[in-house]
Amino acid sequence: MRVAFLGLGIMGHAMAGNLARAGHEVTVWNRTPGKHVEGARSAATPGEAAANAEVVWMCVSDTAAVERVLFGQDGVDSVLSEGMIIADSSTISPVATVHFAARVAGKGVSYVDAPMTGSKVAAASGSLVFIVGGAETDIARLQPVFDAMGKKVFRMGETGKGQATKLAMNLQIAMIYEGFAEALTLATKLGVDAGKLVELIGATMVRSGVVDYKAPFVLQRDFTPNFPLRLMHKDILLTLEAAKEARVRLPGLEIVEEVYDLAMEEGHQNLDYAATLTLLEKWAGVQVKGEAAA
Ligand code: NA7
Repeated sequence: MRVAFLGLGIMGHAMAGNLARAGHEVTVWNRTPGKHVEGARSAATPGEAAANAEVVWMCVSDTAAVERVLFGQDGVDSVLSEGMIIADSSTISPVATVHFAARVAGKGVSYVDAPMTGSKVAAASGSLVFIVGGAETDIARLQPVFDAMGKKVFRMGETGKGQATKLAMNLQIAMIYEGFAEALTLATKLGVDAGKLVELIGATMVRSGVVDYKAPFVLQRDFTPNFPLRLMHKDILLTLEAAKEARVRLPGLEIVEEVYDLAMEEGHQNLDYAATLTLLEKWAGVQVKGEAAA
């Protein structure tokens, strides 16, 4: 398919590369010039990238960035034509998603929200899981594009439901990880080896995909960003905002947000969100170490 891919960050660069390798005709654009993708043409503006595309795929930071790419100067809006599909893999506000979809619907353009789960490792290996909202017919048309970048597509309902579900998923990731980090900190302070605790977790019902994935990085104190702390913080804020609008109370997540806020103040925004552990360590006066770190 002819795909315009907008946003070549940690996730987008890998996804666009997989699209080009799978034989799609890809044109890429990135706000900061100088980023290219092998096998893809580069465009100077989002509008230039999207001209003549069948699909416009976005993967940018936040709601404001999506709005700018779509409706800003030289944006996609000026070149939209009937039958095009806009797909958005950024994690943004579900309410804004529905508004954006309504704005382009008048031009006969469909809108599919397709945030994903799986961090940069899954993006690189083409094994992302897409959490999708949109019409079934549009999602079926996008199947070859999904196939090139991911291993599974879950349709959660109409446009906006992908983003709503993604927030519910990241709420769990943030809180499961925070539970793990607090347990590691306490156990270390009480003299328990972190590596042994991780081994025990793996053999019990406390085990989780989040802990399986994060434990090796944490034990090696490798906080290079798979999923940057600033983006998880953004998702937590989006989730709290969506909860407020829906009159749902999330007291646990409110506290976790405070930890992220302080971690941002400490300058950890570009580390992995696993680095929230370092705050707990600082408060406890310990450093988590495991034998697996050797
Ligand atoms: P990154 O690596 O932080 O990349 C963010 C991308 O978004 C990058 O290409 C940015 O361009 C672009 N961006 C940021 N702000 C804007 C604005 N205002 N206009 C246009 N483009 C912008 O994030 P990831 O790839 O890890 O994640 C992307 C999304 O997927 C995010 O929503 C996650 O939560 C999930 P830059 O290179 O900085 O010019």
